[in-house]
Amino acid sequence: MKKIWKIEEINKLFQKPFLDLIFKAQKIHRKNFTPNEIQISTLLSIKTGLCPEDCKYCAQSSRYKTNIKNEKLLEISKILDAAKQAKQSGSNRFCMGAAWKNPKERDMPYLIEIIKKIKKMGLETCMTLGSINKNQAERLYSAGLDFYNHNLDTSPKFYSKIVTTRTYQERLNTLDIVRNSGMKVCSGGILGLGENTNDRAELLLQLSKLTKNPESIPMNMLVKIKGTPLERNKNLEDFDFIKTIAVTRIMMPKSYIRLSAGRENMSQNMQALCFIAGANSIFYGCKLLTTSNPTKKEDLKLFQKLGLYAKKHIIQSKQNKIQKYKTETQHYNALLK
Ligand code: SAM
Ligand code: DTB
Ligand code: SF4
Repeated sequence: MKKIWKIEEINKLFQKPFLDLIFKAQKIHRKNFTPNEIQISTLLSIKTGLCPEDCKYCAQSSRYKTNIKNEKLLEISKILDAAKQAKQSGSNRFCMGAAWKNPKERDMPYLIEIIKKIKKMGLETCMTLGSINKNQAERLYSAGLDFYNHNLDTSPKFYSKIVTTRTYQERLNTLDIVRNSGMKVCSGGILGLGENTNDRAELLLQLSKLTKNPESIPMNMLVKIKGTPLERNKNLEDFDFIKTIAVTRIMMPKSYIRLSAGRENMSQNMQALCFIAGANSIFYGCKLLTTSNPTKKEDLKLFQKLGLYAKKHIIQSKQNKIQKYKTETQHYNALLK
């Protein structure tokens, strides 16, 4: 049975001495996951910029003058090439993002074709397309979409300071639709928006209150984008980010926690502390959607230094069974040469 958390309990976790908190999180992590194993996903923006939403952190909102190159929906062949590369470099999930408020009916056949083709390559699939309705969720699931990413990002109270073109309730509705369709849920947050510890606790409370804990929880550190209203935000203390990861691990013991945007500005020591606190997933590849990520070489070196290795899935399309196996550290050593 899933524990029902109270906000006071979550705030208490945040107040624990740092070492006690991290130790508790790591113990829980080891009970639920294979230590040293990291799930790796690769991200691709399939439609970039000119988004009608006004998320104050985002390079892709049409409201702000940022330095990105707007791009229409990518050709299928380009997406498949990127997926092939992702697979070759050891990723087991291919995540695609489109800067939409929601997908239109005319986009559906295209999305379905992409999902089917990428699944055939033996990769897990994830998309983030904005709000979706029941019919769209069911069709994406039938095509083979494994995960849908839709973040709650911050607390319900702070949300309206960051986004005004949609409500928190609309986010929750889409998450319900995704869950009921059969797809796995990927939902998390961004830290560094100007929120306080209570907002972080409220975000985690909301995530933990979903019918089932999200299978995947991305935690993003704000990447300050020139031209957006948050470009001059104060830096978040590393320890506040690490503590949030630890509390997430304690509250949602079986969810994968992804150290998502912002890794490029994190030292390797900081990333190692995030892994100790319970993070066990990353985006791998030198680009996120519009911003950069550590290079593959840097990440392979980090994996080698810390003795981490990638979790792999082989999807047997016939029986639709998922067989797990581990790639050994040697595989990474070979790639590094
Ligand atoms: N348009 C879709 C949506 O908003 O649901 C998906 C794409 S959006 C880029 C996915 C997530 O990326 C956001 O919810 C936010 O958590 C994260 N994100 C976007 N811009 C970011 C930034 N500048 N720094 C850190 N995280 C960011
Ligand atoms: C998530 O939580 N983070 C990813 C993914 N889901 C789609 C996106 C990060 C975007 C970072 C900013 C950019 O590259 O534009
Ligand atoms: Fe659009 Fe998503 Fe960026 Fe918001 S976060 S502006 S919805 S692409």
